[in-house]
Amino acid sequence: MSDGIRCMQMRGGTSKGAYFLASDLPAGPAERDDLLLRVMGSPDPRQIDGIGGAHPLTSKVAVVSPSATDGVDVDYLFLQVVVDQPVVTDKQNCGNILAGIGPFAVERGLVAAQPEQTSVRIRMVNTDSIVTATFPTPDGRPRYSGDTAIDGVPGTAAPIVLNFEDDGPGKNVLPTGNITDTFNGITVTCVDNGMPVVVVAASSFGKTGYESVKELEADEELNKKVQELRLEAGKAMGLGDVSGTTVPKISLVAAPESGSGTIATRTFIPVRVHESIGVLGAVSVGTAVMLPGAVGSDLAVMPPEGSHRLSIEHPSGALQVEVELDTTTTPPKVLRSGVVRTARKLFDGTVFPR
Ligand code: NQM
Repeated sequence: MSDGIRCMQMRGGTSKGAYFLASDLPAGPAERDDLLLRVMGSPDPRQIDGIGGAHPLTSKVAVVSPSATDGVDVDYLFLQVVVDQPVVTDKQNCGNILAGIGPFAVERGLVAAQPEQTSVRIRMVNTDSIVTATFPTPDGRPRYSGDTAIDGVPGTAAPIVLNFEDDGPGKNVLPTGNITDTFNGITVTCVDNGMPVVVVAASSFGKTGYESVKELEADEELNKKVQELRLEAGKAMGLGDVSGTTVPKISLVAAPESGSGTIATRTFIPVRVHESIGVLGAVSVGTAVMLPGAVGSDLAVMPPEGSHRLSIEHPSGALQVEVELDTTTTPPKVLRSGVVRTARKLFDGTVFPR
């Protein structure tokens, strides 16, 4: 296709992606995915012939459309474009790219801006869950500048408050039905509060949990064990053969490093190690360590009574999430989850696929 396609590139949280209106893309998933591979430059480790950034965190796509659901403004479908394989997957959600959806919906005229700040109710199509995004719109358009800092992004920007509704972004907090499972002799907690994650103590792999991304990615034996564990856990979580998919993630946890931290994490997403941690990944790990008996619950330092704010440490700082659970029910019920992010419009124009 030589014609260009309308596209906005945004930083959403600590990720970066191409945002499209669904009406600007082919309706059929096969044709759409083929186009997106050519837009991003996949498969190629450098994505040199496309706009992908040669890393899973910068090879992301949002497809946005008006919602047919009552009381919901827009539908957001997230697509992960695998860098070095011809794969586009809707099997995972993305809370970082989510941060840009409200502003994008206003930019494209799907939602009218309110006088000072605008709230957009978004259905996350991948997990069929609802989130409300609230962000400043002082002059009838999104304001991206502000004084909110998030670790992993230089400088500051306007806050985007994300509140997940109902049962939380995930449907079943304990996808195997167990608080812990043992695979290949390693005890884990499989959790899903928006992102399927296998939580494992870093010490189970002989690691401290404070290693750098580079150190972990260079450790071939560790990577082999992580992938073997992931295949077993994926089956038990009802995800089938996960060898070709991007979920579940594996999060190595350790006691927090800082006085204000809840838990330290190093997360395989699932092959590269995250430079920080995904939003829903952090919400899910936070959920796990709140459950009595779960892996990491003995390592975590919980906030004082009455506070639901967890500080999930990661390689470039910490991500604050709010999680409220009712642990008296089986399985535990998510009462509320929320997070503050930032996003920024980087360019708006026409992309020319390979
Ligand atoms: O967990 C990366 C990211 C993500 C996902 C990944 C995310 C989330 O940081 O909600 O944001 O885990 O693949 O963009």
